[in-house]
Amino acid sequence: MKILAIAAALFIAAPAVAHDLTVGDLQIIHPHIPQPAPGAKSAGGYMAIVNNGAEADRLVGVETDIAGKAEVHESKVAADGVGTMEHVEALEIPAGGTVSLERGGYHVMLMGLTGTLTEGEMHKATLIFEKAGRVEIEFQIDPPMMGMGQMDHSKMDHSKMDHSHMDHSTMGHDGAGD
Ligand SMILES: [Cu+2]
Repeated sequence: MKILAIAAALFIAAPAVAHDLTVGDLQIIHPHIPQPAPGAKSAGGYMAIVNNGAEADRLVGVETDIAGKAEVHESKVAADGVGTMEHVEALEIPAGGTVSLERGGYHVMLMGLTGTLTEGEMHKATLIFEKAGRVEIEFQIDPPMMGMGQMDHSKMDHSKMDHSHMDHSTMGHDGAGD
């Protein structure tokens, strides 16, 4: 019986296939990065963040070795159809609420990729919350995004932009920076 119990404990301790994690009141569901195009200098990271607590928390930073810089952005489409992005300094996760980081909305902008990201890989990152503090996650590299008509981060070269004075209105779809 004892050996079986240990075996069961070890099995439970193995990496979860479901790929989500709970830290305190926060649940981070499937943090992932669609595999960027070869040679891409930036990528978008996505997940859902659930706050099961009684108080709001705020995502105030992201750290990872896979990019020179990581920050939370919000994609918007202007009236003229041109996509823009804004740096979100603090993303509020309301008490009892869920915030989805997904294509066309909030995302973790990974700028200045330090290597290739290949489907199936897991890459460590740290989410920094105002109250919950540092939460270690792993981004799963998912299949490349398909479909047109939305912002394709793999074609956007953020590395050539001065983020401290970013004029989002100049960011279009053509990725002419390459
Ligand atoms: Cu972005």
